[in-house]
Amino acid sequence: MSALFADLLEVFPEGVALFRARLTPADQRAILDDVAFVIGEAPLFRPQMPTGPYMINSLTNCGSLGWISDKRGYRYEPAHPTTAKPWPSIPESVLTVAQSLTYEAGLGAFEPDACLVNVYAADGRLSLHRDYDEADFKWPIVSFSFGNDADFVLGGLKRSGKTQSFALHSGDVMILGGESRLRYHGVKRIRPGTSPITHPVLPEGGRINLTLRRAR
Ligand code: MD3
Ligand code: FE
Repeated sequence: MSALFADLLEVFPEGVALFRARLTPADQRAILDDVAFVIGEAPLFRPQMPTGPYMINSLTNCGSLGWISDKRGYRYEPAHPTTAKPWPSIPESVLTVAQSLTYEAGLGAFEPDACLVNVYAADGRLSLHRDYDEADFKWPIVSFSFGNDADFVLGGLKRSGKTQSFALHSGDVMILGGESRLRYHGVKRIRPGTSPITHPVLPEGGRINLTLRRAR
């Protein structure tokens, strides 16, 4: 490969589509305004893991179902764990982008019923895991990144598989479908001072990730 283009080519496994900088800073701020509304209706919480400790990141959800974790395990629930109110609906601003990019990626229609809002503080991370609580893995997951860069790790179908690391930047949209839907993945660290935008919902030094899913 020519050295000139070596930095531009990113090669990913089948089923991964990464739309770099798909959202302009103005798009990103408009979506974060909607995220602020969601957090107002459904406050951020730190779920307890079945094994005991609390998750390092705080989270909330929108959509008819939301992902939660407590001592009984992980699952999707129709209501917030502390307010008991239904989750607010998925903002049109994210839904339309997720649906058009899924179509653009050749994956057809996407009808998500759940959107997990992950808020990373400056020291936030996410250990290697699979998203395994959804009913039908034929549906992709669509992820949106905002704020500081994340060092993302994409692994194989087994925990011990080979991994690939790359940064996710604010405004990137990534789709995980096909054979990659069940790959292990995680976030190693957040890089402070790399965000191209500021917004009241972005924690100092932190990051927000939205993942749209079809839970049922
Ligand atoms: C690869 N969030 O919420 S998003 C999660 O950046 C989660 O906050 C990460 O993993 C974050 O569960 C990663 C990108 C992502 C989402 C789902 C995947 C990557 C994935 C499913 C399979 C393989
Ligand atoms: Fe995940």
